Amino acid sequence: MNTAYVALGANIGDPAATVLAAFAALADLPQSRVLRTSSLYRTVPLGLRNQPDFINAAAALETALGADALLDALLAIETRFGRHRRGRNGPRTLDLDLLLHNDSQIDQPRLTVPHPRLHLRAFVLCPLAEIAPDLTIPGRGSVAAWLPAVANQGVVRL
Ligand code: A4P
Ligand code: MG
Repeated sequence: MNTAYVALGANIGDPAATVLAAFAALADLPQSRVLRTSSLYRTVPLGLRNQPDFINAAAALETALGADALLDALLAIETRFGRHRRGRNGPRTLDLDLLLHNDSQIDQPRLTVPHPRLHLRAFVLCPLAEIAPDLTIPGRGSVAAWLPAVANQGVVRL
């Protein structure tokens, strides 16, 4: 079995309801079990500013799926939720990112693990630290060590 961490984000429609429904979709993944889910966080958009606040969260999974199969499953859930792709960093119905898969370091065109920007973003680090306070990001160091640097990013735990 593998341990994987997934980031959830939404800022169109009813983003809180979307993220809760996405937790349920993760629980339905084949050969997988949700170990922990974080609180929901209201977060100021990073990147393109002129868009609604996001709801972000994180989940820990135990899964028999390898990283590639898990990414496929996450993209399929995004599609089911009617994800509108409006360009990079733009508004989205549901964004699911694979943050970590065991201690794998993967650098392929379609999949980079650990997620390359995870350690720079309060909207990822805060929910991740809530569900896995002692976690280490392969190649980057501990989640806890990166938190102070993002303390000013405008993240509110709901
Ligand atoms: N891909 C590669 N690695 C991964 C991975 N570890 N997990 C590829 C998921 N996907 C990965 O993704 C494009 C492609 O990335 C996928 O098809 C997959 O093959 P996408 O979700 O369409 O692109 P994106 O998410 O719009 O772009 P990008 O660069 O991933 O954006 P980010 O970095 O995810 O940022 N502000 C707040 N407050 N909250 C947010 O959630 N999100 C973003 C998006 C910007 N600002 C935000 C938030
Ligand atoms: Mg994404």
